[in-house]
Amino acid sequence: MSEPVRKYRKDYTAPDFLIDHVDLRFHIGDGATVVQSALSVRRNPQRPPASPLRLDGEHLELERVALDGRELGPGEYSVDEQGLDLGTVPDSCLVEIRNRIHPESNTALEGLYQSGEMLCTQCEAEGFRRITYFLDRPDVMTSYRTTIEADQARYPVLLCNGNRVDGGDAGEGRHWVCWDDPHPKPSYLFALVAGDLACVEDEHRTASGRAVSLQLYVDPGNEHKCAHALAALRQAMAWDERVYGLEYDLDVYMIVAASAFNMGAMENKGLNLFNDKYILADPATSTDQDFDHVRDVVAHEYFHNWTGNRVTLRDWFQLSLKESLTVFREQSFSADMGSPATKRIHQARFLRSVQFPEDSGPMAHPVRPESYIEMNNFYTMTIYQKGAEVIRMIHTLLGDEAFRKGVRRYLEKFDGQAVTIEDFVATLESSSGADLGQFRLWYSQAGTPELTVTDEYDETQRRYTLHVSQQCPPTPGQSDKAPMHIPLKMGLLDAQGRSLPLRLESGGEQSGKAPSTRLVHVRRATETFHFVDVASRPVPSLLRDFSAPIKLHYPFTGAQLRLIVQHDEDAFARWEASQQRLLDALLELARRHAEGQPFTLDEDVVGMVRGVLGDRDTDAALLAEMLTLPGEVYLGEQMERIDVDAVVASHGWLKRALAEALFTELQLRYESLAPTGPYRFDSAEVARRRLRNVCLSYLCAPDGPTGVSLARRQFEAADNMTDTIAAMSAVNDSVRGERDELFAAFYERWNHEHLVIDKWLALQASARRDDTLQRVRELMDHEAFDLRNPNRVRALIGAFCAANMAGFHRADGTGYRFVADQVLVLDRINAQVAGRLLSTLTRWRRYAAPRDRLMREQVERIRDAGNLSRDVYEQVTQSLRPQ
Ligand code: B3K
Ligand code: ZN
Repeated sequence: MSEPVRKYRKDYTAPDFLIDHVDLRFHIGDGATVVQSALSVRRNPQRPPASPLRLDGEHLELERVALDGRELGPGEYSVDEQGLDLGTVPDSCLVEIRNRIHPESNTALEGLYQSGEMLCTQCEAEGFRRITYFLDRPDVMTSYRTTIEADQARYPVLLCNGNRVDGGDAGEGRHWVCWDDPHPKPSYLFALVAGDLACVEDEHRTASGRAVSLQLYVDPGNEHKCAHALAALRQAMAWDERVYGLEYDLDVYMIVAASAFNMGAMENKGLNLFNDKYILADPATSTDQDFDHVRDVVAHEYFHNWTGNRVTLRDWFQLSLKESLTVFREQSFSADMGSPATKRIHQARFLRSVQFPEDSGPMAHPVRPESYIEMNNFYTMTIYQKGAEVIRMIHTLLGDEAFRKGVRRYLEKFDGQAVTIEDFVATLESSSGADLGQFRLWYSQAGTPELTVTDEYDETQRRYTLHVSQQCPPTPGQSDKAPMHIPLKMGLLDAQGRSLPLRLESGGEQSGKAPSTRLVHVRRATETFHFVDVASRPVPSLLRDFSAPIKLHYPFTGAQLRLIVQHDEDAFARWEASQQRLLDALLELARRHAEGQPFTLDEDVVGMVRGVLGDRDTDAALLAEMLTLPGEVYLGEQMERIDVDAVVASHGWLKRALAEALFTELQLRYESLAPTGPYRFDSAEVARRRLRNVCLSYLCAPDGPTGVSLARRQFEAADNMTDTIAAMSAVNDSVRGERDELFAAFYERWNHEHLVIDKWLALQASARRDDTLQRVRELMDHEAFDLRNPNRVRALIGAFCAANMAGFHRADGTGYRFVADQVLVLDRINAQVAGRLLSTLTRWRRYAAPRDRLMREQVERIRDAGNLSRDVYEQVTQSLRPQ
């Protein structure tokens, strides 16, 4: 392997050549596929005239090259590990290539590969070069015509992007199909599928009256699990028409579910490919959360048809341009489908537990990165989730109408082009008149900004003052940060919890009714906001609706937080206050742990939780979120150096102590939420199940006989996977024999359903038990496990790393060693999957001694093993670089 090269955003140059059209032919054989391509190449008039033609290509067996109809001899071109050089070619020419690939042995799952019995593709970011030689970069947009020929019996279904234009018998039991995609697209959106698949069909009629055929292809036997995804697709199509005025632009929209897939799904033009986990949904095998994920991911990929496909990326540094806007659109859609406050809470929790650690670790990067070695390492929480928060802030600053108008303007202006984040921001700016100058720092500065707020109240002048200061910690390569433009939504509550009208002293808009929520703009390093006509000392309600992806510090008292929990008009703020109160309690316990003092339960916290449990007026979904303890990762994030023992001990102890103190209340609420009919997936029922299951998880925390028997009863009575999994999860840490009986019964019942078995694997890997690592090792040899399938790996090893702080961070370091072993093995099989497992290990600097050393040793061991993929190489070198 040649030394990995780092690519820089500043080095971007337009392509020397363009490919206007490609004619592709796939001859799918036994053990090999022959790919023939005819590229209509044209010199880019905007580039220097003398440049030679070089095409990207990796892992290809080249058989033939011809230029304008003449086959080239060996001396007329050259091939290396990364591409094909054709030297000087005419300004306009036809390049014909024939090469051979081996999808059956492609375990990287990039390019053309085998998933189960079918063949399918994954090209984003740079997988097309594993199919044939091409200008594999997003700013080369080409129209495709593709002919696929294969064995009729083995591969009766042959799919590609666009519209099916022809097909027929090819003799000797083979058949062929020809597809034409009229929309020029970058190679990363190419897709092909060959398999024996069942098709479930539906139809969508667009606002303008066109009929679009919706086709969902799944393994035969899974047809009954397609209705939810198809309904989601219809909802998403109608939503995009209604909200953004965007219609689908082909006659057929196809989705194929694959069981071996590196990530969630892929938005290939007209032919999405999905990890089957995000398509198949049915109450018996899927949880409420699965139902939500399916709907969101189906919508996400559909929304890419405009934000990503019609308007695409100039280069991979712009990835967030399509991802952040599409995630934001997905989030808006999802909120419109019900429970917006709960959705927002989930987003905040997710950002804090996954993106914040990334932003304070060695791989921290801005939403628009400046450089990378392996692009696949940059499909990150920062690009997606923080990026979506940045879009949300633009939405907040512009207002809904101006935002949507700006997005429409952007899509009209750049339709069919490959553009940059700057093109997007500038268009929103010019179409709305807003000034996003300083705001652009959100794209270039990494790290999570922190706001520190203090206040004072002047009784005689009835004036309330907020002092806000901001700072952003250094991140690799960025030691000094400039102040950012942070939109802060806030309110003020009086002593009874009533919202106060907000009149800013400098507001200039004193007439009319003052609002009870307002947006203040934090732009400078320190800002002061004066509010007038404030009758009594208020309690500030800050960062309502999580208006910016930041950390906020204000010295709240327990009583102030309880007031917000009980009364705030903003549901998010109520949840936030409950979490802050619980977090304060956890941090106090962690401090005691570090100092060797005994734990005591704070009655104020018990009172708050009791109040939430007894609240019959608030939406059950919100109550469930308020009762859920802040995660261990988030707790650890608050510490200068993460003290794993203190985090694990205080988290476990508080949950047990609350359960013991409120056992009767928990039991009552649990009983009152029992189901009254068969499973239904709707907001009210999802909320009921969620609250009931949170109660169950508390009731089982002390690991006593009552909790276990409740869990067993629920397990036996459940008519749906949500309640089944909740029962197992509630007793997952238990050392009682009943727990193992439930797990055995579950396996017995579901062993033929691989997605269900993933849940079984993940639960065992996240159990807080001394024998968990041992169990994980055993499960690696279990018949249900397969190291070549990313879903299995994520379920078992991924869950062990990400959802089991106690197990992964075992004090003897064996958790780290185990994961490093797996990374090294997996790196030979599937580098992307190996890379994904690394993230916690590479953040060794954040952990207190001796874990930092134990973790670093394993990172060094991986580095020293040598011959690493770019994915793993980039992460370990970045992790070990002095910071
Ligand atoms: N665009 C794809 C992700 C591709 C990941 C490549 N390593 C899915 C999505 O964001 O919609
Ligand atoms: Zn996406």
